[in-house]
Amino acid sequence: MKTMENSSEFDQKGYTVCRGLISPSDIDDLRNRLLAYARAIFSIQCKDWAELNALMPQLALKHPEQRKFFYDLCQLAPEAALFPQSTAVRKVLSDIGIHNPVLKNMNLRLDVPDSCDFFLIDWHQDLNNLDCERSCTFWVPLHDLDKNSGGLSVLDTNPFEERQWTSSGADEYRQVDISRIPSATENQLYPKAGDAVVFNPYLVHKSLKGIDACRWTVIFRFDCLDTFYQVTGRNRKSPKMTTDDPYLRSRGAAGVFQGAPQK
Ligand SMILES: O=C(O)CCC(=O)C(=O)O
Repeated sequence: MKTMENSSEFDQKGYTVCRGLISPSDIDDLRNRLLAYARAIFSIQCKDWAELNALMPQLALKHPEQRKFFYDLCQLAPEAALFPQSTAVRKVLSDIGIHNPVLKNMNLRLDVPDSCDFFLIDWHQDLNNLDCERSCTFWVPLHDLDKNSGGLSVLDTNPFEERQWTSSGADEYRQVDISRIPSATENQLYPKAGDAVVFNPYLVHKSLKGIDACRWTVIFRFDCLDTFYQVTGRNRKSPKMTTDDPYLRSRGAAGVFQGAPQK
């Protein structure tokens, strides 16, 4: 099991890919559960995961009601709920500096070609966490991804730019115009089953559309319990980027991105 070999990469780039974070047997257990749900809901004799994937686009289009029910049921798969609790995930969280993690949400996402249950998300940041410095997302494919299934695109950029860009006010899932980030380079990620793209809320990222294959992912996000206690209830803090941001402060004014939009 490999975990945060790349924790400095996480610090520098805002994301890292943890290879094999979720074990093949845990992935198999979840896929078997999803297969059982699909057999029951669509009333099909489907021998294995590969056959389900071959059938799914057609099933999804022909049976929208069952498809919706299937997606909803997938969210309840007990095997998916085990992922965030694994020792490997805990280790990563601790390497990042999240010692008291709170699981914020989790969803199983299934992108089927030509179906619209999930929408492709354009360039954005996930600035809806309580504490952007100590929160993160794990994005875990359930099978090896490629151009046919689609993947996840991330922006390899100078984190100063990424963080400073949002200083005019950061709403959740705010769309980012990457042409305004001078050093932006797109990095298209096609991780394998059980790998995890682990990223902080500042990372600019987007869905990478596939061609004709399904894409199955489990996505879970953590906040930090210490922050959670400070900002519960009506006083929920919205994570505003200012020059008081601890990340920028720790690196001094020289790091401030000059091209950031003015308020
Ligand atoms: O899975 C995707 O296509 C996009 C996921 C995403 O943007 C997110 O989890 O914040």
